[in-house]
Amino acid sequence: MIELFASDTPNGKKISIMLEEIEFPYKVTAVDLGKGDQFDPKFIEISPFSKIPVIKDDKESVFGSGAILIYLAEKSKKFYDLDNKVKINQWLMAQMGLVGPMIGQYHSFYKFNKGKSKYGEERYHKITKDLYERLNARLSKSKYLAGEKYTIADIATWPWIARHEWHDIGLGKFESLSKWYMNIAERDAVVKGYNFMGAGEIPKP
Ligand SMILES: N[C@@H](CCC(=O)N[C@@H](CS)C(=O)NCC(=O)O)C(=O)O
Repeated sequence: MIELFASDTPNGKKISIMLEEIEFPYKVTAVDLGKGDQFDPKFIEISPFSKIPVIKDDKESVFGSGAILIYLAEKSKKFYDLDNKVKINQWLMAQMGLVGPMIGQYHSFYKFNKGKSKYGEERYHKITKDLYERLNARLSKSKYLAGEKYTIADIATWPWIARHEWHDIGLGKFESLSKWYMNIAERDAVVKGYNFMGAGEIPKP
């Protein structure tokens, strides 16, 4: 059985949602980032940068949400259509290098350290709003990020937009992004994966 080492964050939820989608049995080992579990030398053996998520599958372990999503997609042959691999990779890598890191900084300045840096709050607010606009523009042209099919690029990006209540940007103002968001929010596997650590109901726009 797959063991998922995670916390209740967007990066953790990507993998619980994927595991629910592909219906692979898994167990969750909670990594308490507040307590510093990620710095335990035993954890660093499977996660060299001290980050969640990580999975252990038989004797193999995989770190990094992008690598894990590709690993699980290849293993299950789901949500990673080889004919559309180039498009899926582009949107997946955009999430890894841009959507996650930038919105992550926004959370750090705006949600968790409000008032400490006006520059940081403004910078990441602007970048996050721009990401909403770019994603909205893309989704006004295609149902999902990489085309007409739901893929690991959507699974990677969706949990970041699921934090929209922290962003004060107004997801509802972005018609195509909201529609995509709600469409995915209604999937049973997403509801289950979102709640893998008791987060409760998915916030509506
Ligand atoms: N690029 C990594 C980023 C993972 C990441 O930043 N994880 C955060 C939680 S969402 C973490 O483990 N932070 C712990 C720390 O920085 O000490 C991925 O996509 O898996």
